[in-house]
Amino acid sequence: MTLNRSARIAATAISLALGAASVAMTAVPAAAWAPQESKAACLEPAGHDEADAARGGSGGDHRDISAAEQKRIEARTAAILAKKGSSATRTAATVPVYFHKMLGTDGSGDVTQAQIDAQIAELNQDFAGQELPGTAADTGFTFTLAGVDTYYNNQWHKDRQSTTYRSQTRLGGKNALNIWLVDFGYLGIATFPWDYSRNPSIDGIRVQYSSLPGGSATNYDQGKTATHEAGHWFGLYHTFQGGCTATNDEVEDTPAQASSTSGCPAGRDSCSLPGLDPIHNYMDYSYDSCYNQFTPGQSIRMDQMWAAYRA
Ligand SMILES: [Ca+2]
Ligand SMILES: [Ca+2]
Ligand SMILES: [Zn+2]
Repeated sequence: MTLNRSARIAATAISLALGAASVAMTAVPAAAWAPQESKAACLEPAGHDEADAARGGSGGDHRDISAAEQKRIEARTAAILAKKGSSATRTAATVPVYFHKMLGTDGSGDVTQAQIDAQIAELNQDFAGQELPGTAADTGFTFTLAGVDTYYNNQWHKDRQSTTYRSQTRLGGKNALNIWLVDFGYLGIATFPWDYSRNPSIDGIRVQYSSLPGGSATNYDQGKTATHEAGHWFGLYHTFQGGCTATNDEVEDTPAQASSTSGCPAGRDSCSLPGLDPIHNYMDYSYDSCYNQFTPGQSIRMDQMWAAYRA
């Protein structure tokens, strides 16, 4: 099924207006638009029960984190790093990953162990820069499978009562990446590292189960949704955060773009500032097949965020 842009925008409007994936899903057949729609709101959506958690990422209409809030986050991070006496030191952390399979009572939403192993391999490949050696950053972060658990609950499966289910199932410390596999109206939702101290029990990423490698999410079935959401979890913004501005995503080597990308439009240049849009960057909204890199600047930002909030 091919969606045109107007259909996608309409779906986005419904989702954002209601602020709840579950409601949007009853209005539109999920299979028709969910994967396209999902990345249009992949951070903690406004209006959820944990309004203080990471928010933002409203797709083409960027900036749910206001410029003022973004500035405060940068200042707070710099102050923490100064106090810790750590500058942008090279990080080489191994991140324990806990998968939580949130299945329906009929077993729907399941993934195989091979898919989970492939997802871990995908994270390791992407964060090591192996999709474009020599250009993509080797971030120094590696991932190891720490555990897989399974829950059967029709509400949790649909990402309802998410504060409750995350609090009851989250494992590990601030350095542990928890991935809840659900079936909802997004591809993924992430929390940011600077929100961990306020909301440690919900820290992690929620990922559409069908986006794992070999899944059924058309154009989003290579496991790169988890890579993208993990990028937020490490403290990266979308490459279109802030739009066509010099500050944009607080990363120097990602050219500013005016809006999110869909598909893989070679040569796209939505912003008159230098550089083509970074459509191959994991933090844009392109198809999985289009992604191939984090930049060295993003790698440095992840090091800084790790030192400030997760080390
Ligand atoms: Ca940038
Ligand atoms: Ca440009
Ligand atoms: Zn995102």
